[in-house]
Amino acid sequence: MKIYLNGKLVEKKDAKISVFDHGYLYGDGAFEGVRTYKRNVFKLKEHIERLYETAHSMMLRVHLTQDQMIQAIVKTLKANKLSDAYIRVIISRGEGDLGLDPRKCKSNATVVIIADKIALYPKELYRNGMEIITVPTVRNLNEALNPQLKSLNYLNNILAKIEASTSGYMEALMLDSQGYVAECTGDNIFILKDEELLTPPNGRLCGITRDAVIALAQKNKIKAYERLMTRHEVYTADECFLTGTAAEVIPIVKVDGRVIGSGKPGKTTLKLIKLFRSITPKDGVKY
Ligand code: PXG
Repeated sequence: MKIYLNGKLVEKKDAKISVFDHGYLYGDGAFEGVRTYKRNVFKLKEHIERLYETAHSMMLRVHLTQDQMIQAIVKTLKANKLSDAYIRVIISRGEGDLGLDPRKCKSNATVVIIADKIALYPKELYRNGMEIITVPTVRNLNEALNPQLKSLNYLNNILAKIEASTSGYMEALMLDSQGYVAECTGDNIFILKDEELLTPPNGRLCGITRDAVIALAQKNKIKAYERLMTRHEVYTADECFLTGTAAEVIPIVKVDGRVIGSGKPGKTTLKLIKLFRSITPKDGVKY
């Protein structure tokens, strides 16, 4: 496996960074997860734009332009001869001293690109649906660490994931500090009620898969709205599913022990999965 590290493609065993990198010391950095389908990097421009927005917001200077970053990703994919892959792009603050101050990081940001495979959940869950649980850890406050920042600081989500897995579930439903539904640890949530799709506007990352699903729904005359959502609405929904680059679109059939709809993946969910699969090899940057 070849890893892109600061402009060079190196073997996995040689892909090493300094223990003084502030990405390692403090989680000071940004990342993106991107997928490719049949030599098409799905929504690559959108992912790169989001990555650079996170970097801009945290005053992390990236020495590559967005176009150069796209070229670096394509180069990494070609070097690894992958046609269907999961890509992780990581930009960390770089090497500094043992203090928080990012101005002490004199080197350029560290840029790493890994192209590999990922299967977040077992295949049968896409057919039969998954069961999730609400966890006590609430999603970061907008005012403390805005969920739009796709930073290397994922402890909020990891703590939620631990709470779910120690209870025997693969994914956690996270609420915001007001008790409204926010998102899962690495996925956005949708419900369908009376033929209308709903997804939260609060406490969540504005997912690229989420936006793609909303666009597909609207194109196919399914109404889709963003509005505050309670757990009661999730429990009493007709259908439920999660979206994310790693997860893609996965049906949810039980939440906190409550059966959702018929207890099987819903008709609209299955339709949206089919539509989503039809665009993934097309919509993006080919290589
Ligand atoms: N919410 C959060 C908190 C995420 O991290 C999504 C939603 C979905 O966004 P996209 O743009 O991918 O549709 C994400 C992104 C993992 C993993 O291993 C998942 C993400 C990132 C990194 C790792 O589960 N999801």
